[in-house]
Amino acid sequence: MTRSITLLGAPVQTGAWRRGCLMGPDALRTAGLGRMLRELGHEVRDLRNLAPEEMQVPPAPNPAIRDLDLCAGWVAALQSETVALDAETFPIFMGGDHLMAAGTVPAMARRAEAAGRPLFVLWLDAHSDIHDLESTESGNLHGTPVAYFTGRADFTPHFPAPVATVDPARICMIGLRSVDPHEKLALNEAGIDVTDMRAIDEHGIATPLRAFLERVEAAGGHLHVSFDIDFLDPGIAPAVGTTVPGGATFREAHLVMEWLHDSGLVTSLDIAELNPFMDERGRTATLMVDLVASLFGKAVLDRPTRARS
Ligand SMILES: [Mn+2]
Repeated sequence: MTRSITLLGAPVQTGAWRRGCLMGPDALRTAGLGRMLRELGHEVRDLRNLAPEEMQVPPAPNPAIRDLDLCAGWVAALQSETVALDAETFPIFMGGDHLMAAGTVPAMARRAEAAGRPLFVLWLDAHSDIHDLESTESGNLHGTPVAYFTGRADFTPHFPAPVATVDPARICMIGLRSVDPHEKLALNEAGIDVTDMRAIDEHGIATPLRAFLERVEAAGGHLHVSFDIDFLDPGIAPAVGTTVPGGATFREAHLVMEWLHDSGLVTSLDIAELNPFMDERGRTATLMVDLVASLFGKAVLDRPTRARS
């Protein structure tokens, strides 16, 4: 099936310790993301890189937080640019650190709402990113998008209010392995479906994914996938600022993408936290292009379509 795909660069880089994320979109282009998608028969448009809106917002009471104007500017720009996209196109947001999801997810939730459908989110990440402006000790705002787009915490007047929010019961997180006590409590309270690495070791990655996809399908939902590079094991994907050992393997990651393709449910994708400055000869960017190829139908062998009820 030919799809209309829109590539958008979101070179969000908030904080000096992640210097390099702003090169993420160009590394994905260099690794051939657009070319690969065209070779698979899709129509691809690259809108190049977005820029943050110029904003001046009140400082946050939490002194650990820096660059708040810039972060708010990115959240505003990503929401308005995404809402303005043609409703039929499949956007691939090329990050940029994971704060990008505070822009992309509310906008995709708004698109789903306009289509009369619920938005589900598959969060592939070592971290749960559910801190709020008070709870973050590091001040790293890439750790906050889930609290923002679920409406769990009020980020106004620092961030613009989200154009739409996501019901936490419609979020599935897979790959978690670095979650602090505040986040554990928040995940629990919010009722987010969580599969950590231990559960993957015990039951495999397909079981929780299948259960989630069945829920999305039963609800007639749209599905946004937010893929943080650190979902992958740093042994195969070294290009991240925050490496956490014990991530998803090459086969697990491809299996997830192949399942997502077969489901036909995915409507948008974030690629977050790629830091080409930390990469080894482009291998992480190249691996991501291969994984996206699996999401868009590249298979080693043709198989009969999996029977779905
Ligand atoms: Mn993340």
